[in-house]
Amino acid sequence: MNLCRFKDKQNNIRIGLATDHSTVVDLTPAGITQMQPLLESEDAVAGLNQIKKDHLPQLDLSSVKLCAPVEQQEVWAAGVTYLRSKAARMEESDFSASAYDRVYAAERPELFFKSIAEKIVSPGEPVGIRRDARWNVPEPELALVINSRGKIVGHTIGNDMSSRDIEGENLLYLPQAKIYDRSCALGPWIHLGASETTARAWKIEIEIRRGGQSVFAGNTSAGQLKRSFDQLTEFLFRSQRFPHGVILLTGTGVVPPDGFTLQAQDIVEIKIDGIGSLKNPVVTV
Ligand code: DO4
Ligand code: MG
Repeated sequence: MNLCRFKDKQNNIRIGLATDHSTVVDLTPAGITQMQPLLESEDAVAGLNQIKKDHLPQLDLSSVKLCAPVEQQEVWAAGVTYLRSKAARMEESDFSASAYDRVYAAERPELFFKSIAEKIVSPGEPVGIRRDARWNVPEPELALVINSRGKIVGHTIGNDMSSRDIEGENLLYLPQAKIYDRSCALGPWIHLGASETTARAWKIEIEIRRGGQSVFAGNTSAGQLKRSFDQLTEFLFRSQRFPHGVILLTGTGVVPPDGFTLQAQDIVEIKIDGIGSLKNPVVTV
């Protein structure tokens, strides 16, 4: 079941269910004007199943403007959770290479703040590359949607845009490599109710197109993620409250080759089985 936010013709945000990948049922007339109460409820899927949908407006998915599926949640990210990510960071950095090796093996994961909700980029909107960076990449990541009680209630797709030259120069520059305008996209919706076992079988794919041609494509499986979702969530909630819930990107397992950098006007598309596709053009910010 896919819970989405979309804009109506008057630019008001509405909540919907993308019942298949071509129709959206508008839940707003059923009194659902926010996702949060559903995400906080004991069983969002059961609650949504009880709503009679016959009389609710059905819209063509292609006719609605989807918005990032985030309301007031903070967005955080885990890092170095896949072997591929560890290897890439060790290659890009000089004196801090051992930090990546250590964190991959350590019990405590790397967790970092990524964005406030209002800065998250929606499907179809541009993601950014920094104008002071020369080596920029997208990071295709499975994102966990976690409620205020620390329960994982859904999954979405995240793009953790990153500047590898800034990150590689010095670990202390990580916030500048990771947190800037348009550096995080989420969408197209929240897939509710999948178990960790189901989600770990999903393939994560990325393709970057430039001038109509594919310039990079790669994939991994969420099953390659070294840590359990519960372990990541448990560390995130240590000595920390998320009154509105939180979204946690779980790290990347696909890194383009070292000679590759994004350019303005590239198109980045990330697909995850069981969720859908998140597509964004690139701009310089
Ligand atoms: O430590 C740097 C960031 C790692 C990251 O974002 C990832 O592995 O996805
Ligand atoms: Mg990442």
